[in-house]
Amino acid sequence: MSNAKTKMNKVRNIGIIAHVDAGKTTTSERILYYTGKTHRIGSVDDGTTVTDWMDQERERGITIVSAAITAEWDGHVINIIDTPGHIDFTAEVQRCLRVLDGGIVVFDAVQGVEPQSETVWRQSDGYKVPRICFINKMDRVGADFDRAVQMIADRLGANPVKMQLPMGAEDLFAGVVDLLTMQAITWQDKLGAQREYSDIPAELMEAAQAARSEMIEKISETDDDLMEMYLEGEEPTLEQLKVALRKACIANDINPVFCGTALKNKGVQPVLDAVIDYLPSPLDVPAVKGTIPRTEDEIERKPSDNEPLAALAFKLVTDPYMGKLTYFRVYSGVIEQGTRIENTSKGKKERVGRLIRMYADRREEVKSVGAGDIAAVLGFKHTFTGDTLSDSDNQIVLESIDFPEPVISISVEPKSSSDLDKMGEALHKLAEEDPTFKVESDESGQTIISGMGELHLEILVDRMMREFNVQANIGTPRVSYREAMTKAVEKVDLRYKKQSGGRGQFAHVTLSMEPGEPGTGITFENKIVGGSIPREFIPSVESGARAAAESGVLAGYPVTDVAIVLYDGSYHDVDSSQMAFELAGSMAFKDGFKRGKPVLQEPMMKLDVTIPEEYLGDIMGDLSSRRGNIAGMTQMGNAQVVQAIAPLSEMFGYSSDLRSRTQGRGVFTMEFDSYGEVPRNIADEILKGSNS
Ligand SMILES: Nc1nc2c(ncn2[C@@H]2O[C@H](COP(=O)(O)OP(=O)(O)OP(=O)(O)O)[C@@H](O)[C@H]2O)c(=O)[nH]1
Ligand SMILES: [Mg+2]
Repeated sequence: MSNAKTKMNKVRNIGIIAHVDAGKTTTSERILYYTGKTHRIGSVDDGTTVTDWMDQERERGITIVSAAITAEWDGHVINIIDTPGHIDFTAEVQRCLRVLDGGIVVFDAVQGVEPQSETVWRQSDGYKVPRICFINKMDRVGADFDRAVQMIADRLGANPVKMQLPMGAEDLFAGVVDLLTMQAITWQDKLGAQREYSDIPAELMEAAQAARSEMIEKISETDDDLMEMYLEGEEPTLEQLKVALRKACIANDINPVFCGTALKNKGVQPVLDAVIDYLPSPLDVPAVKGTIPRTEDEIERKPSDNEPLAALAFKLVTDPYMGKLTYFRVYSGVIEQGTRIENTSKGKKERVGRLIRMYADRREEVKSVGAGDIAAVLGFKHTFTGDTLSDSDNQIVLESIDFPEPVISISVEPKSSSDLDKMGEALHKLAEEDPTFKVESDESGQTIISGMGELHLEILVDRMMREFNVQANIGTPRVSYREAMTKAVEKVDLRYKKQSGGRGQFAHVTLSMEPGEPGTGITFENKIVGGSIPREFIPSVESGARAAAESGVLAGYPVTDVAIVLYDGSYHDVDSSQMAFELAGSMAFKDGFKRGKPVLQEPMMKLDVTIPEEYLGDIMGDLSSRRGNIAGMTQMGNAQVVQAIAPLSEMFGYSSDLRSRTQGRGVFTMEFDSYGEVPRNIADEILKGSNS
């Protein structure tokens, strides 16, 4: 058991993020090899990597769940999280960005900025995560470093600064020119473990000097002292440049860019150096903010072991050997093995069991985990993703993690009665790990599971069958519809009255309802003055309305984005009760909703379809027959990229259809865009189906 604690300025918590297949896992694997914790390099293509450890990941060569691994480099501890690129697993990126301090964004040197890199870039903007860029796959035919960097500036609106120039490209890619030290770095050994430094080849000298001037200019633009020197024609020292660059990168003003090929083992160590040099330590990020439970007062916790504990659980994993692991990030204070701490989100105490740090080749038990660190704990009972852990005497609740709502669902039916129980337990466990996976039963008692896309559900069903040994029949996917109102209703006046023998029931509410901003859900505001409805009944009105929204009014799909204002009503001294007001709230909601020109909405997806020119006409025709709207087109080399918005319900099975239409040459990505109104004739069909 280790006890040594790394100084906080020597810790880096970083994520590797990018579009599908950019080479995140391959890069992570090299990092683990060079930092000396694995004895051989694992391969995505052979299914032998450390971070892609699940069967489904290894068989398919894709990352599905994020994995957090600790590595050591140059006297620093780096906690690295390798994230999935596929949009169905976007929640994995979301939760990681929430607890990370910095990111390595990997780009394919041929493709440059792909749609999903754009998505994760914007997500990182949201969390203000400083990033360095790695242009990977410089060995591929068509690799173009300058074009990729230009795309980072144009498409992402970023400020990329080239820190290197590639030496050659494709087959001839040999290494990089380091523009800070003006030397060439090559990798001659097969595994790329040794960097060899030499003079810059004569034919690259001019380009290197020009790129260096540009780099100095861009760094100087972020720093007054350097700007002054620059204007006076003075050359800053290496140290001055690095200090200014670190500051600018942490402030998100600059994204330093590096290049190489992870697969061919070239270019990874300079990226590791850059993680240390330019990405923030936990001390460089602002103090974490939270609220005191009950009073809701805002407080801050500084990154220090001496502050009271504030930590965030961001991931649950059922480890085949150890059981349920809860990953957490400590913002302040210390978590110690054997102590009791408070889950302030749930209001429950947890006992801290074994504390585990994951390395590529081993798991290490530690006695305590301090501020700024990431680790996992065994034995938690009540803690889920997004929960805050804190000191019982000094409680704080941190902001939880937002996850997108599922857009697609399928029915699962156990094959035998013994499968029935197992299935319930399996789905429950899988849903605990994955906040974007939901399990429900519909009116007929059938189990419905929902998730982010076809691949997401396919993987979960596969895990259910293999890990939990459940046999089940799977229905065809259908989209998650929603109900929404489109017109405001100023006055809903509902009087609920029942007289049946003894004590009667009475509740009277007056409220207004209007369509809320997209994404606001159901909001409820109480504007009652003068006690026309007594205080203790108001929460009942709200919960009645919310329950009605959840179970749907038109066809049983959840109602979303409605702003309710309760402004009047009346009560009866004897006959009014919480139950009566709850019923009145529910009935008023249904009544108001029906009068607010309700519509059915469906998930609309943003598509990027990349195809050889000759298929353009056919593909566009097909997209419009799927109710797709073409939003734009761009030429990429000799391919066309078509951007479109189309309803998810029309896109099932698109990947195989596209493949057969283009003889396997077309590829596409699809992600959730927004909810859109279902056209009248189609809505009628759906409503008919659901009411029959
Ligand atoms: N030519 C070439 N291929 C590479 C390079 N790096 C990775 N690849 C290949 O690209 C494919 C995808 O690599 P991964 O490392 O799994 O990519 P990823 O970004 O982790 O993918 P997801 O986790 O599924 O999003 C694999 O077949 C790799 O062998 C590289 O530098 N050059
Ligand atoms: Mg991967």
